[in-house]
Amino acid sequence: MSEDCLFCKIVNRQIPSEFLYEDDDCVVFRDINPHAPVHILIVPKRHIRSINDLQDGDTDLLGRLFLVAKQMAKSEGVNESGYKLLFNVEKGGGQVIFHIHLHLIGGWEKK
Ligand code: DGP
Repeated sequence: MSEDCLFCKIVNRQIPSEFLYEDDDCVVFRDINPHAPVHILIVPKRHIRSINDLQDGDTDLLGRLFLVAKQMAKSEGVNESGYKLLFNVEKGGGQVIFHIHLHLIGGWEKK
């Protein structure tokens, strides 16, 4: 846990937030500023600043985040219509919360 990390506080329930999913490794909650009808964040419980800080030993954790994303896409009803998965990396990549999180974005109307 990092003392001044907002997502660590959410993970540790110091800031109340509704979790759509939780397991030993990660939690999932809705983005406060959604960019699409479905915009959720898959967040590891362990504090890792950004993709740049991943280690070889984090392979399983990263795989887990993607499998949870797949599961959430189904439960949010966007698995068949399609969706985006995105990591913003550091300031230049648009990251504003420096605790790794995978964005799942979708639910646009099909044309
Ligand atoms: P990024 O730019 O990749 O660091 O995305 C951070 C996202 O986190 C951004 O889309 C808004 C969201 N966010 C920021 N603060 C909160 C919060 O307190 N609660 C929730 N649910 N989402 C937050």
